[in-house]
Amino acid sequence: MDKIQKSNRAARGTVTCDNTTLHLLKANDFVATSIRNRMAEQNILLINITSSAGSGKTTLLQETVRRLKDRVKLKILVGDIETERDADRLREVGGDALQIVTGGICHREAQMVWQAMESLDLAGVELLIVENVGNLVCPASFDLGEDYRVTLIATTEGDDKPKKYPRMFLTSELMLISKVDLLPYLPFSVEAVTRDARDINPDIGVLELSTVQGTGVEAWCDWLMEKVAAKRGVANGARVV
Ligand SMILES: Nc1nc2c(ncn2[C@@H]2O[C@H](COP(=O)(O)OP(=O)(O)O)[C@@H](O)[C@H]2O)c(=O)[nH]1
Ligand SMILES: [Mg+2]
Repeated sequence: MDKIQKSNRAARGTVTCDNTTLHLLKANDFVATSIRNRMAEQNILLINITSSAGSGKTTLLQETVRRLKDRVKLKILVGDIETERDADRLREVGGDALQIVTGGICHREAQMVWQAMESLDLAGVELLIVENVGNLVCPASFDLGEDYRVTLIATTEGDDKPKKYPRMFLTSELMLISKVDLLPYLPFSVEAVTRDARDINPDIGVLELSTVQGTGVEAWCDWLMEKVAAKRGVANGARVV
């Protein structure tokens, strides 16, 4: 959380932005702080899931809903430029999902999350997951007030993405290497992508995932539940180290 704010600030310092862009990012950070405060008051863990389009975010979230819906009260905010399709897919498996159609905007902004929160009943919710619009560029700059950012990189995308889109990996807590079932058919090196991501962010966690085969899905759910438990601990006055 602090890391995202710091790195966003640092990155803004090195990028040539016009004043409009700077004002936009400043306004976004202001709303993101309000979201973070509200999530802290209500003890809700907020996760922001990012990736290129088609890396497997919704498929993973469908499986997450199937496995966790009886263990934790969770809601999902899905963002796409058009259509309600991802929210429908999540509802089909029993998920409580709200679609935000961004109408041409290539990322989610904190203001969109804030507005969506107004129409969500968050009573008792412990986990709110945002599926961001699919791309590794714009969503990297917009803090949504999340506790953790998680980025998927699919084996079908090529293993050169961390160095090309460093800010996304710098600001992520966890990198999920998705579609590892396709590794035998693709020139993709798990070792190389992990090394490049850790060059940028030495603290980034790495998990190999195949949602279709079930590889890594349990570990992903365990990661989520650990973070939920830590947030519950904070709510109950425990000190998290
Ligand atoms: N081979 C393989 N395909 C997957 C996996 N996860 C998702 N897909 C496929 O990848 C495509 C895009 O998935 P989707 O979840 O819609 O990606 P999103 O755009 O990131 O939400 C779909 O055709 C999925 O069936 C996986 O683990 N392995
Ligand atoms: Mg999707």
